[in-house]
Amino acid sequence: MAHDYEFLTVDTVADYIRTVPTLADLIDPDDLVSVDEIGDGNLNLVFVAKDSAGRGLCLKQSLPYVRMTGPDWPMTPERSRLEADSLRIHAPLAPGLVSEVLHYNHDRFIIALEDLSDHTVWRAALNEGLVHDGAAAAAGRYVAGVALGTSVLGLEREELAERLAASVNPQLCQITEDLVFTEPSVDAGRNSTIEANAQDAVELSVDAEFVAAMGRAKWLFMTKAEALIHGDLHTGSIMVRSPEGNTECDSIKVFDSEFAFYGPVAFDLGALWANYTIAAARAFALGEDDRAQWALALVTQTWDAFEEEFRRRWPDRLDQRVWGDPFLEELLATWQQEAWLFAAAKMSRRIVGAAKTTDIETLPENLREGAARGVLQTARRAVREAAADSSPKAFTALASEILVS
Ligand code: SR1
Ligand code: MG
Repeated sequence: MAHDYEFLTVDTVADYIRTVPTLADLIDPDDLVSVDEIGDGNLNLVFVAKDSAGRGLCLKQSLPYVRMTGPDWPMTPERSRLEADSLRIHAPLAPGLVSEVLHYNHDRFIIALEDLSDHTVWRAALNEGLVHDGAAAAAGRYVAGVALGTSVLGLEREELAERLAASVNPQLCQITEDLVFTEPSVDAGRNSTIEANAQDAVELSVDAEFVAAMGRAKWLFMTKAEALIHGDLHTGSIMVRSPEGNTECDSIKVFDSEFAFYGPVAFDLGALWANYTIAAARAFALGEDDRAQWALALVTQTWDAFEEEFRRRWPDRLDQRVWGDPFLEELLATWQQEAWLFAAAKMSRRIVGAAKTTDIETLPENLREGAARGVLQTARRAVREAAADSSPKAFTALASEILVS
């Protein structure tokens, strides 16, 4: 499908704001002191504008292709609608934890978001060695609110069906199906590693147990329409803020939910676990063992907060006739096991696949080798050991044992 719409540039942001009265009330388009393109993701354009009164606004626009590669990889800009809708649906379910959508333009696929310049992308903060206590727990509460509020537990049948239909997201889901589940072990020509990790990638691809586990994970991802999940909940999809000189986080904002669709709840949890492990691998490689252990402890913090919040909201479920407390236990146990599988997929794709992470990529090459190998080993062992003890503590212990050595 051809898409013909005007792309925003630094020079046209003010004009755009002028055309939207609700935005021109929030920031003065005739008095902008800066407009910067700050997009560092793989897909979109992102601009932040500021006026002389210190007011800010973020404009995000989808391109009809993947920004990371260019027009050779077409990608529906409809993803902007999925993102705007899901952020708006998630916000009341996780109060204060979701970036606010101020406006959406479906003709040009532009979302206006609150300016979060006083926050930092969590991955960047982790890479700088910064600690934001409480962020992992808040992320867990967000996943719980979304799980209960967008699933059959929180929505009447007809509304659920409408939401399901409105959030079908095949192109973005296929990116995940290919890049996260298939390609780490079946290279489609997009994989790469540094030479020192080439053998690790080969060993991953011939690990039959791992490949079979990825098959199960892909099946779950494609069939288990439990809730309107974020779909790409890594540390680059969360902004964090702490008061000056304090490690306690006073705000987190989840954003970038263009991969949202009705999928498995544990996918978002596994994505977080994987990215904490990758952050820990970086810290261990740099010899920052205490901070690495802190990063691994985030796994349990997210799970515990998720579980606590889900249990707290459980009495709100709509139909209590057959979904009693034993089913609650069953759900939590299933999600815990599935989180291991999804975390393994996410860890492997970030090391050998097309879209890597700055945590590992910005390490000096001699440190990258061991960090990358440790993450891959954790992924391979995780799929083998999840069944014996699927607690988040066991996951952390496994990652710690591998990454320390
Ligand atoms: C082609 S998009 C590559 C990756 O970027 C996003 O953040 C998703 O994780 C996707 O898999
Ligand atoms: Mg993204």
